[in-house]
This record gives sequence, C-alpha cells and structure tokens, in this order.
Amino acid sequence: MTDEEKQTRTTPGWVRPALAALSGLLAGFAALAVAELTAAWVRPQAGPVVAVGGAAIDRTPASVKDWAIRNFGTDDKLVLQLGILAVLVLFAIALGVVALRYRRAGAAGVLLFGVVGAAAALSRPDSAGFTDALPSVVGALVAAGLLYLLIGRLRTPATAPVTAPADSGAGPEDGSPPEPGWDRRGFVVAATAVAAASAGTGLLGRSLSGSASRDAVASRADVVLPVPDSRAQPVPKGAGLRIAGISPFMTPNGDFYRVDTALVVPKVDATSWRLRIHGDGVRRPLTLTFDDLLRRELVERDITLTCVSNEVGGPYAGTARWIGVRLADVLAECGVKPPSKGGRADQLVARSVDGMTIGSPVEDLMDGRDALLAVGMNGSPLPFEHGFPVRMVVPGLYGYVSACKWIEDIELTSFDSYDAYWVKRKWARRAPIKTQSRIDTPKPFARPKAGSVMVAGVAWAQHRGIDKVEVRIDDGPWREARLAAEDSRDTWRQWSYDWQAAKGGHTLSVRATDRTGEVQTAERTGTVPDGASGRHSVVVTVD
Ligand SMILES: Nc1nc2c(c(=O)[nH]1)N[C@H]1C(S)=C(S)[C@@H](COP(=O)(O)O)O[C@H]1N2
Ligand SMILES: [Mo]
Repeated sequence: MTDEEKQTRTTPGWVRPALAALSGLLAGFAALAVAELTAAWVRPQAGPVVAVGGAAIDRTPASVKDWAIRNFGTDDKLVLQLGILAVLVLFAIALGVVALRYRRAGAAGVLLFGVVGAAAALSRPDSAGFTDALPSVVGALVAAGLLYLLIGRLRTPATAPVTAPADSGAGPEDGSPPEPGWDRRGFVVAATAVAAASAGTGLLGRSLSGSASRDAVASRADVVLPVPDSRAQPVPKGAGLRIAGISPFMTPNGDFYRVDTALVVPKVDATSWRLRIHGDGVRRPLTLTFDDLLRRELVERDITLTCVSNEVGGPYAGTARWIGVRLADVLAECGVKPPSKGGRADQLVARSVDGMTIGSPVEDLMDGRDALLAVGMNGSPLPFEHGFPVRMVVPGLYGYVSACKWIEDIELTSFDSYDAYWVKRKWARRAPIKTQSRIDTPKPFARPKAGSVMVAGVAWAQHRGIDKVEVRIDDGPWREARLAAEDSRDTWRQWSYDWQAAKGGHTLSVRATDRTGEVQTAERTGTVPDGASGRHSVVVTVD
C-alpha cells in the first residue's frame, strides 16, 4: 500500500470539505447567537433575522405579500423566517467550503453578511439609529474570526509537526504515520468549544430579551379595565344562530384573525407607553399616558373588523366587544376640526411602535361613528397580538386604513402630502369596507344528505348595516335568507337558509344588500387596491 492510498483510507477526500461546511455552519450559528445577545442589549428588533425579515416584508411586492397571506395565513411570518434561515444555512455551508481554499475570502464573505444585516436593521422604519447595526456587525466579526480559526485547523500545512490524536483509532499504534494535512484534534476541540459557547450565548441572549418583555407582560397583567361609562347593549338573543359550522357572532380573542407586518409581536410596557397627538390644525398638542386614557370617558362597542386582503369568502373578518376612548373627543380637545367644518387636515396618520403607518380620513373619524382608541377586547386588555396597550378601531374602514395596533403617535396631515405604508405599496388611500357575505356552512365539496340542509353564514357592511341576504341554488331565483337579529350596523349579521336539497351536484351562491339599498356586486375584483368584490359560492354534492 502506498502512502497515498493510506492517506485516502484514513481521510477520504470529502472529509475536509465536509468539515469546512460544518465550520461555516458553526460560524453562522455563533453569528446568530452573538447577534441575539447584542440585540437583547441594544433592541430585540435589531437582530439580523428580524431586521432582514422586516426589510424583506417591506420590499415584497403587494401581490406576493397578498399571496403569502393567502397561502400561509398567519403562518406567513414563520414561513419567511424559515426561508431566511434556510438561505443563511446554505450560504454558511458555501462560505465554509470556499474558506477551505481561500481563508480570507471566506471570512470576508461572513463580514459581507454582517453588512447586509446591519443595512437592513438601519433601514427599518422603527430603527433607533446606528446602534441597530451593532448586532449584525458584532455577530459577523465574531463569526469571521471563528471561521478563520476553524478553517485554520483544517489547513495546517503538511510540513508542520503534527501530533497524532491519542484517542484516534488510526494512531501510530497500528503503525501508520501521523496523518499529515490537518489538525484533527485541534479542529474537534475548537469546533466543540464554538458550538458550546454559541449555545450558551444564544440562551443568554434569549433570556435577556425575555426580561424586557416580562415588564410588558407584567404591565398587561396589572391592567384593570374600568367599567365603561357607556356600555354596549347586550348582544340581542337572536343575533347568534345555533347552527353547526356558522362563525360565532362574537369572535373569541384566541380565534381572531391576525394580519400585520410584525415578525416579532411588539411587547409594549403600558406604564411607559405614551401617545402623542400633533400636526396640522392641532391647536393643543397632547401626550397621553395609558392611565390618562383609562381615566377618560370610556365606551364599549361591538365592531366587526375586516382586512382588505380578505378574498371573497375569506376568513379575515371578526367581531369583538371593544372598550376605548372615542377618538373624536380627543381630537376635538386638541382643537382639531373635520375638513367639512373648516379643519386643516384631511388625513390622520397613526404610527405604531414598529413603524407601521396607517392613514384614515379625519372626516370619517369625526362624523359621529365610534372610532376608538381601544384598550379592551372582549373583556380583557388587548392581547399583545392585537395591539396592546392601545390600538385604533374604526367601524366601516378596512384595517389597513384605520386599525393601527401598538399605536404611539397620531399626526394630522393631508392625503396630498403623505402616503402611509400600504398606500406606498399600491393600495388605495381611502378604503371603506365593501358589502360582503360568506357561506360558512356547508363547506366547499361537502356531501350533505338530500332533504333539509342548513345553509348559513355571515354578511357585513360595517356602518351601513345589512338589510337583506339572498341565496341562490345553481341558476335558480334568488331566495331571501332568514336574517339573525342585528346587533349594530357596525357588526356583521348572521343569516340562514333552509335548503330542500335534491341529489346531485349544486352551486350555492349568496349576496347581501346593505341599508343604503345597494346589492352586493357580482363583479369580481381582486383584493388590490381597495378590497375584493364579487359573490361567494360553494359547490357541494348532495347524496
Ligand atoms: N402596527 C400595525 N397595525 C396594524 C397592522 C400592522 O401591520 N401593523 N395591520 C393592519 C391590518 S392590515 C389589519 S386588517 C388589522 C388587523 O388587526 P388584527 O390583527 O387585530 O385582526 O390591523 C391593522 N393594524
Ligand atoms: Mo388588513
């Protein structure tokens, strides 16, 4: 056996590239762990994965975002984060392998990643300044150094004195020479140390960033919502039909749809929260604390929230009993007038702690409807996912033009001079909710038995109210459905239709008429730019 053959036997050709790939992965792991720890100290949102993810969300074309929301629903953010991690893993492996040949180039590649992360963090609308670059920069520096060190173990020149690992089976005991080419023991020791240190660092970072949110969690647990000065009427007995498969009239908080751009749910400490109100035509700018809000006159209202990204028949609508301060009262106190009464500003821009901007027509907010700065949802403080400590809720407007969660700033301005987040991304400036109706049961492709089949669902036209719902079987005549009792014109309304179903395949369609007498249009449009229109239908086979 020649020397060459022996060496091939003890270290097959793929081993060092594989270990180089592993080095890349370990360096990447270390980078994330160090970045996480730094971010815990700087600002959790400044971590590279969250920053790159957020930047990606902001730059995603509306159509793709719409598609992602549609296909992954509330999991869209998880999918995005997994995608980012997958890209990181692939690049870490590639950089490790490159570094085996070109050690400096590999390390430089790692630094380049740090630059991308830092740039993403600095570009975030909620960026707190240059310190936001630190997690990515520090993480990348550490990782570049570690990659250089690990790859060094794999590249020890064959001429250097090499001590054979004592615990190696292929040691001198079997008579073979110490293996030239790389420092096996050195690599194992370094790799193990890097892995262990990264795990420890990562855990420390986690627990540190956890403690900041613990203050927010504690502040939420301490909230005692006062009894509202103006209670909502009890939900009328007949508003919730007892039909299997229909959406419950009130949507429990845990089931309420969630649509936002936040990769990490903001955890805001209510005790240090402030809301600033300022801008054009604000004669007395105001800064409110959470306690200030609770001490004001509170109203309780049932309002159905709807997302503009909801497809015809889609799930992004829900009804809750909200408690809050009437925004119109606060605005009036600041000296703001609606445009129709000579006010200077026609747009109110709400800004959240995570940099979202949402613009609503001042006229709508002050026309007598219950536009709220909401603090309570179905009897509890707002869940963090739904905007704790304070969000806006406005009957009749899609969420992206009204329902700012984690709100911290209100600026009065004009539609001409400022475009909010989604408007910059091709969505309409103004977006009142379109009349819609949905068949909740039977489900698409259900196989009900012939005879009496309950067709039922919900219909909404917030702030106008629903006056009629009709159902059509195949190409038959429109037949009036039975309407459940109305809670308010700001809530959806349940409906049902007792269908005498004959065997065979059938298409069920539904349409609603709002209180202005307008019938839900049959014309199909997509969600962009101002909400989907068209009629929901469901195909079933009757057995
Ligand atoms: N801060 C912030 N507020 C936000 C959003 C967001 O992305 N960030 N999304 C808006 C949209 S598009 C909708 S439909 C509603 C959804 O509110 P929900 O998640 O409580 O159902 O919140 C609105 N408020
Ligand atoms: Mo939305």
